[in-house]
Amino acid sequence: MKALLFSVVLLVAVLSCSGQRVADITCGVDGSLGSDFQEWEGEFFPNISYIKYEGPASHNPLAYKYYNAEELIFGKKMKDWLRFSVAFWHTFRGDGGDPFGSPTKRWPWDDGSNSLTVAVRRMRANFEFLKKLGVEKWCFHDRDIAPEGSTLEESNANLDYIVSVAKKLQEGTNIRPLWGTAQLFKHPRYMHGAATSPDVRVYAYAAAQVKKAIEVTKLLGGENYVFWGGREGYQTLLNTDLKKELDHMATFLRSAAEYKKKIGFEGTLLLEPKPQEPTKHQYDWDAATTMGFLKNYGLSDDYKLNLECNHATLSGHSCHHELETARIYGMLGSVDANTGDAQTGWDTDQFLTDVSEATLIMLSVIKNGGLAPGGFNFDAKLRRESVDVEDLFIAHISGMDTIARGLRNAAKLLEEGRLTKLVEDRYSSFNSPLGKTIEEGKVGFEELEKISLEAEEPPITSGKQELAEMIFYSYV
Ligand code: XUL
Ligand code: CO
Repeated sequence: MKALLFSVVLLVAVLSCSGQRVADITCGVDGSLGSDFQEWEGEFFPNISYIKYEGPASHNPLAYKYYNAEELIFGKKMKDWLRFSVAFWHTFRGDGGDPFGSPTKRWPWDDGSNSLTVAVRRMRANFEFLKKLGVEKWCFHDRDIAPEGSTLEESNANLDYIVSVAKKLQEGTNIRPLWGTAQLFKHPRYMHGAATSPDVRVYAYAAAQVKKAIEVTKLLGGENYVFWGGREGYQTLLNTDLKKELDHMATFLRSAAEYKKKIGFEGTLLLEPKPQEPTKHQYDWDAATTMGFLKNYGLSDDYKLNLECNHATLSGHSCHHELETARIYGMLGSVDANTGDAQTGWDTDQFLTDVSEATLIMLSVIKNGGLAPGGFNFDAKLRRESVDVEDLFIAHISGMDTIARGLRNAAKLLEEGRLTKLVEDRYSSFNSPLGKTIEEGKVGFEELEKISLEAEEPPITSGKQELAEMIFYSYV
């Protein structure tokens, strides 16, 4: 009888580690992985070797032409300027499905199910992918890496298990998450919002999910934690208490900052602005709105921004504008590197291939002294029609080379100083005694009226926009 009971317990333990569900919460948390860990034999990308730098003359699609990780630019390695990261959700969960069509991608190791066995394979594939690309960072949502269970407890157990797999895989490597986050937008419970839901039970559930996601990000040595409020917004103000929702969002973020300190997580907390999609109006509309919100609620010291280029264009700004707006206030934390399509009005999450945009982005990043502990996360996906495994590599290589090219251009542009001088010259009148007293706030409207009454009409001077453009494009 005893032996039978033991076998049943063992069977349950094995099933829960290697099968479709984890009922046993102890599975994996102590670092002991189930037998399924090695269940997929051999490499995930057997036909792709380690990607190397071959220089601009190379025609090899599986080589870097501009990204040379160890090369120094302004005394810092390219890899330390750029701190590239792979987004798990697009690379390993993106299936090519869209509102009009079924999935088009089925990677060899993926059966499209939400089983733990496949979740382990995806995580192992992620680490092989990172190593082959020579990228040391990755980003995840809790629910992309581990399946949601039928209870919160089961979801947490699934997450613990997959995180223990990731922890094992990162041993002996420098690979760590750039950031982790909680997916608070897919499940129907969040359809009215998470922190801004009118239902207090949903607020509480979201808090529990974020608590756990911060804990696992810390456990994996993640350097940041991101909040993108997918459902934090409204569809109509007619049914919405705007003040209550913003107050609740601030309370939620304050609790997250308190919990982070309580558990000694040293990563930076980041908010990711986006103006709309999926809600008609997202509360974190753009960098300026988000910084205003943080300041209003006294949260500016606890948060920085994670800026996404495609989100910038959706809000009617350039990515450069968003980066500069955050940078000048010391709030530039990290970048979701992607781009939209000029003729498409939604978040297409494409890999950035526009070298002039990359050069503008890198001007901000260099002026910021880099992004660390942030980085460039490729929140970008293959087109629906790109279905080969090698396309995953080509897309990342192309995105990395584009940003590396931007870094080289921007460094040269700043080093030679022609554009810097043009800008300085435009403001040079503020170097006069009058300009200095104005900038120091030592002169008021009455004195300025007196000075202007006595002075000649200010001269009409050129803004030199065409010259600025000529200079800029000579570096691209
Ligand atoms: C959605 C988006 C998210 C966040 C993380 O547009 O950008 O993937 O980056 O939740
Ligand atoms: Co993003």
